[in-house]
Amino acid sequence: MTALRINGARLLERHKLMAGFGETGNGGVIRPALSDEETSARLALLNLARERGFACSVDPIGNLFIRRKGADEGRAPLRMGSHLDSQIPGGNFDGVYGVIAGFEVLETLEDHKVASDAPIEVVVWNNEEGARFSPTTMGSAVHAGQLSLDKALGSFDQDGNRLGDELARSLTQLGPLKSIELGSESLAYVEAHIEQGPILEQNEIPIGVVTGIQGIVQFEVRITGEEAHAGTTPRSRRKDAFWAALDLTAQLRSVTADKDDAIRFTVGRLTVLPGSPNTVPAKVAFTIDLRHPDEALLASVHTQIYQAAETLQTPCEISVITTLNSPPVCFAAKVISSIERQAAEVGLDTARIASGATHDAKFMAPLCPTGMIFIPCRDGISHNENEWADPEHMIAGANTLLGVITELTRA
Ligand code: HGY
Ligand code: MN
Ligand code: MN
Ligand code: MN
Repeated sequence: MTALRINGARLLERHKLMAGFGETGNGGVIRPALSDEETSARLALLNLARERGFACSVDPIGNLFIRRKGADEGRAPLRMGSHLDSQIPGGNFDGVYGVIAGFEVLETLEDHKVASDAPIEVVVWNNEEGARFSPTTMGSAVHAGQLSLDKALGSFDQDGNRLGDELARSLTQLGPLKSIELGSESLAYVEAHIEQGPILEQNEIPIGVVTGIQGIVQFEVRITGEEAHAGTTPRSRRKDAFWAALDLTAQLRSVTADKDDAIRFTVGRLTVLPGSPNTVPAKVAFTIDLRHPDEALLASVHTQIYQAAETLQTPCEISVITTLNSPPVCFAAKVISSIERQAAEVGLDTARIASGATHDAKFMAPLCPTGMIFIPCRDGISHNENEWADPEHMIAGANTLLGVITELTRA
């Protein structure tokens, strides 16, 4: 019997289709969670699914589940997936590759009438990027019970739109969807994704077998001072929230400067209010994204951030809120070995690699046997419109995913 392979031309056609939703004209996309652009991408995928007779469901936080039925519909589904939302702007591969690779696996199984005992699903997680609504990996965190549904629905974007309202609006445009409960069980979960780093490309390895994901903590810092006239207020009388933010971030930058450059410390967003050139800033808000593979070190830097905020010499008030606190995870040995075996079946070299980026698979790891398949991306660029992956690698990753899913359904 010839080995089963995906339809590469169809995969690339789907990729082109998705790239049209929110395209910027500079090679990337702007497709924030629950925006019209992402909703159109979700609808396009759901319509393809409906044409194939796959069942389409949604959970209370807006995660989509596209199911190819199994012989025993009472069993927990074997799941693949990723996300369709992008950074602002973002590239054409982060997230979307894993969704279309998973969908292609479903279509290939359907084309070849491959029977499976358990159902097989592709999950489109809501708001993985966290670029519009914080925190990142929101949909999978709520699915896993690591973030409260109410808190997530009650989050706001920078324009004051509430996630719950945006979700309700988006769902009205997606056609008929079955509602399923939060936290439904999975038999296993496998996610295909670009590496978002340079290691695989530098070593000319087409398939990365992901061993785990480093820990991540995200914070929102709010500093409150007092508006004052820029011309008449001496420094000694100012409660200037901007300088407090600069002093605090400068202190944190030195606290997180480690000798092996392994601590990832990012201030990605900073807003200054009232934002007038001649009024002393009264309110500054900024985000912190902190990552490291060692849980204890991450926890100690987490504490140091709070201590620095508490002890900063400033007349302003400072509040620090942890919006995401997710320790490192290791993936399941059985999924890791299946990826290595199946890649070898397809004649592909592999290397084991830890993920610097976070993914929805992070929240699946404690729930069921979980793993990830990486493909290289050019110069390791991601969260950037120049993100790019070789079509050959896209096909190789999807064939490996097909092999792993076929193997795990037999397990
Ligand atoms: O932030 C991340 O690591 C993911 O790409 N959203
Ligand atoms: Mn991603
Ligand atoms: Mn991303
Ligand atoms: Mn004036």
